[in-house]
Amino acid sequence: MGTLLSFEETVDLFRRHDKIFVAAHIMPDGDCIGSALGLTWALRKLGKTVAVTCNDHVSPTFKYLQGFEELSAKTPADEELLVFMDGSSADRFGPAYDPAKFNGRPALVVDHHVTNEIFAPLNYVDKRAASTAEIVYRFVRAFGILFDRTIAVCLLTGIITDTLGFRTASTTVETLKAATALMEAGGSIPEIIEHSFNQVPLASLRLRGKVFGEATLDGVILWAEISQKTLREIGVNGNGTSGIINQLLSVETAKVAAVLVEKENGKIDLGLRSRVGYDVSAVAARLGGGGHKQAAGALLDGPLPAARERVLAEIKKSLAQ
Ligand SMILES: [Mn+2]
Repeated sequence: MGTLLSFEETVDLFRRHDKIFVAAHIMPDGDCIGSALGLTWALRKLGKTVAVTCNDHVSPTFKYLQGFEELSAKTPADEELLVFMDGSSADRFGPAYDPAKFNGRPALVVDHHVTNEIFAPLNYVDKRAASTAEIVYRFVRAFGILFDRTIAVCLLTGIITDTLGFRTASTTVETLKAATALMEAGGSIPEIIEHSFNQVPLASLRLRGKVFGEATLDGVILWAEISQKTLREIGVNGNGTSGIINQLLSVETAKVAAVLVEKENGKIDLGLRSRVGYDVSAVAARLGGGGHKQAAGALLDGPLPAARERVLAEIKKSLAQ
């Protein structure tokens, strides 16, 4: 277990180092990409040299973010401070997170997941923040620099995607205040919503049709699964499946939604969502994953039917408590 830093200590850590490595997590979402790039641009404004990376494929959805083309797979080189964004466990960063190569350099995780394991040597974790981007927004304010449009669009993307457009239970007055300031700095909520939620390929719509048609309501659990066969037939890669789970939970009698997606390597990518009053983070943690009370996930062994049985049993056990 690592050290928890205060806000001031974390800001000071950034100030004290000139060459900084910033990593987004694998299976990247708008929050890790937006907060990693937003932090990168803010640090550069402070005169720092920053290398930014994601050790996984980044969806072209995020092409509109300044610095998108810099997000190639990298491991730390001669940087003096290593920063890891929005990940609750070490395996979320691929080869970028390797304690054997820290060589005494400070390594900091910035995160907001309730299941964060405080695994890094240094950690700034605010579990009440609706997104990691909201935390970075506070860092940038403390740096005393002005928000420009580049930083604003990156951070607003993180805030909007993690709150599903200010609709999750994690959204607070602080979230809206940050969003307001970022909009004043040139970010546009409608433009980012258009990029993030309203630009899906037709194949993704076809996939939704099939998944929703086959979704099964088991008590208060609405679950669905997506096989490799289905993905191939419809012509969607793994990226076309995000968003499906949130729509499942819009069904009035559903309290918990689960989507199981079979990956090319046979592993099962589990997504969980729940209404307020039902906590899926513990379910995900027991299955080896993590996340938030209302949104969590895990990577399971296949095949699909066995994974589904495990997941439903864990959810039912948790509902019975
Ligand atoms: Mn996040």
